[in-house]
Amino acid sequence: MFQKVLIANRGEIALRVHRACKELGISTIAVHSTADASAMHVSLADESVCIGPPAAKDSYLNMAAIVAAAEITGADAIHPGYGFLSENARFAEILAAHDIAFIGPSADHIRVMGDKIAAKETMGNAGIPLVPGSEGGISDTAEAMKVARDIGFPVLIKAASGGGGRGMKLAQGPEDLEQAIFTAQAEAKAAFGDDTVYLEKYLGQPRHIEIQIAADSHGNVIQLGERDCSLQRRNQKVLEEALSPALTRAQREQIGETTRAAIEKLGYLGVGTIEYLYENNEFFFIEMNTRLQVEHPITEQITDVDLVREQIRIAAGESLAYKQSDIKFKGHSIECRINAEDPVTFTPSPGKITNFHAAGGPGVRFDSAVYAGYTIPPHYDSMIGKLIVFGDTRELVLARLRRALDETVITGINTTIPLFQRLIDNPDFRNGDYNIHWLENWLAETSG
Ligand code: MV4
Repeated sequence: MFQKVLIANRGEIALRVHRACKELGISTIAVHSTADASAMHVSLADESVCIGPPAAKDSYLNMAAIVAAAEITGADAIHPGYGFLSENARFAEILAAHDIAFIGPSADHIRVMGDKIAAKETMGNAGIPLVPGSEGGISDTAEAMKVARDIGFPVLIKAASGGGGRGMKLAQGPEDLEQAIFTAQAEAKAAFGDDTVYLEKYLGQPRHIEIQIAADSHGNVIQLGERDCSLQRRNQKVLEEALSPALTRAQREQIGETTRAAIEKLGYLGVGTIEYLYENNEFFFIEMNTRLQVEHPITEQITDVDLVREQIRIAAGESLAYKQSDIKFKGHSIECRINAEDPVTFTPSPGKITNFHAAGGPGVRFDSAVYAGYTIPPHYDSMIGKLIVFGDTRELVLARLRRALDETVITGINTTIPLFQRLIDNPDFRNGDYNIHWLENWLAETSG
């Protein structure tokens, strides 16, 4: 097992990784920007290194500074958290060259899944169901038109280097196709320096359902069920739940085993998430995330598996502590992402937290790195905490969520807590009757 792990991140995920390290007897090194000198992840770690000025590109994305910090402190491994360098194949390669373990998958798997066309081809070959569309990139309009007519309009044009919803263009009918391809190519070139685009059938009302997997270096692969992440705004998840209220046990077992078998075939290492769109009782792969995700705690709550602990153990060459038959889903869990934002306009609200009290009690977990007197810097993501609630039934979880939201105190800044207090009374939400467009429609209807 590693003796020293450098945590190349900030905020609640840096704390989450620190906690897993401590429980494994590992000593931790925090890195921080000058803006984060008084951040909780720095005070909690055994050692800390300042790696640069506030801008992420000069600090948390500064590979040379982070590798130097690892060398100086004698770290055996680096945990990248999520975001920042967590899906950077070059970073994984640089660490390998410095004999520092990357707590994550191989650089090759990161690279394949970063190219959305290669990801589809790889996953299709491994037996995962794909969204119907072009085989590979599309270069000429005539060829694209043939594919589009074959699968039927509407179709989406997506950037191969995109992902997370950036650089998609919709063509409702044949008359839109040429323009959609042209615009998508231009935007992809400007955003990613790569104008490769591909075509997919457009699914109108899907849910976003993702499956958590973990794979060790001894050929063992487990799947830990799904998370329903359909409640989102502008490609940012707002609330996630596990398991999905939309699936039957048989559907869950089937997509779970299909996913597990495919990951085994790939020879993947580490934790990962396979994202599907789910519509009319069918699953369609869209992307694979090769990192630990923000919403991993809801899976932890319903499976009793510590995903970060397993992730570190896997990177250290140990075997998964669980076989598939050990994984039993128990109860329900919901996570609310609490952002330092206006709950109606979503304008960021950095500044000083004057009073703070985390909710607690039965079935409540609050993952955060803020405290009373802490000043949220304006340079980073606005997510300041995750309220994670669990219980035997979804109904109990909704009741707990309401009382936990009412119990939470965060003063001095705006937060999205009132949004969740409003959402929890909505009958569609209470019934689990929603898709990827539902939240934005509800916000548009109710914010005027
Ligand atoms: C789609 C789609 C409909 N049809 N692909 C957006 C994020 C990116 N990861 C994939 N996205 C979508 N791909 C087909 N063929 C609709 C979306 C989409 C979406 C997906 C998941 C969660 C939220 C979303 C919001 C808008 C659009």
